Amino acid sequence: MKLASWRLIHELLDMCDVALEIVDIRDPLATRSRKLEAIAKRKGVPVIIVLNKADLVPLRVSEAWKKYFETRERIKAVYISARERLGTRVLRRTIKEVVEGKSPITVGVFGIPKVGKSTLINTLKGRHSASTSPYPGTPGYTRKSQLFKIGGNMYLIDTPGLVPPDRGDIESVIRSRPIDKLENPAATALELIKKVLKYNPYAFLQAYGIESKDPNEIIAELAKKRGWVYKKDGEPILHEAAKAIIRDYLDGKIVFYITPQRLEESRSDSA
Ligand SMILES: Nc1nc2c(ncn2[C@@H]2O[C@H](COP(=O)(O)OP(=O)(O)OP(=O)(O)O)[C@@H](O)[C@H]2O)c(=O)[nH]1
Ligand SMILES: [Mg+2]
Repeated sequence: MKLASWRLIHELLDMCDVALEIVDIRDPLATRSRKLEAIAKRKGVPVIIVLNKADLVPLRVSEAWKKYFETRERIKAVYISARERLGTRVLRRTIKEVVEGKSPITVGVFGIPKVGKSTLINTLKGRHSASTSPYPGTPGYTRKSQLFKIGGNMYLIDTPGLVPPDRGDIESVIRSRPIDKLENPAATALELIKKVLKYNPYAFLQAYGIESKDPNEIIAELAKKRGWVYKKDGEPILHEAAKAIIRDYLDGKIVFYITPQRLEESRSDSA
């Protein structure tokens, strides 16, 4: 399924008038796909950046990211919480603006794993979900796609475009495969903890009551707190704690977010 997914992305993009690129608002730049954006551009499909999980960050951070995309990158952006059903009216309005009067409008939903594509699709389908119609003549994978009317003259393709993450950031590592299939969960968690601490030094105190700021200690302490120790010698089972931390991070239980301001500061620090 993973292997064929760029093919599916192409097929889906060919069907839609506008592409919603769902990103995680806690770290939008690491959860976007520049490759998807480039393909959409080549095909002439406008992209709206949908900053999802806005319930996990302060409002000013949501506003700052919207502004960042719209002024720095000239891409339309909206922030929403698919889970809390917030911001969907603005999203609908923005879709209409972007397609400039075209009607009917077919909308595709794209994004890397775990950004909330399915949640958004369900939210948009919501009470309109009775009015479905099979998509005519679609090839391959998307044969079973359906179009859902989502208000106005807008139709949503219900197959999410699962985009492989761009390589580089730790986000691509933790989202590329199920947590239980990670090759080295402890090393991955170490890198993740460092990233989180850089932006929120109290994250693990808040999440677990662990005072330490040392990534190795944080993993070991969590293992002990949860009773994940080897019977033989009482040593902490590090990979269990590491996986729990990665899971809690993805679930939003660890308070973390990046702001555009902080990003620019850290860029100029390292320059
Ligand atoms: N806090 C918060 N969590 C959300 C929101 N939307 C989705 N989630 C959570 O994020 C996780 C992933 O959501 P999904 O909708 O399954 O994401 P997806 O992009 O379809 O994931 P894949 O199908 O694996 O690519 C789930 O635990 C959701 O409950 C949101 O607006 N706020
Ligand atoms: Mg999904």
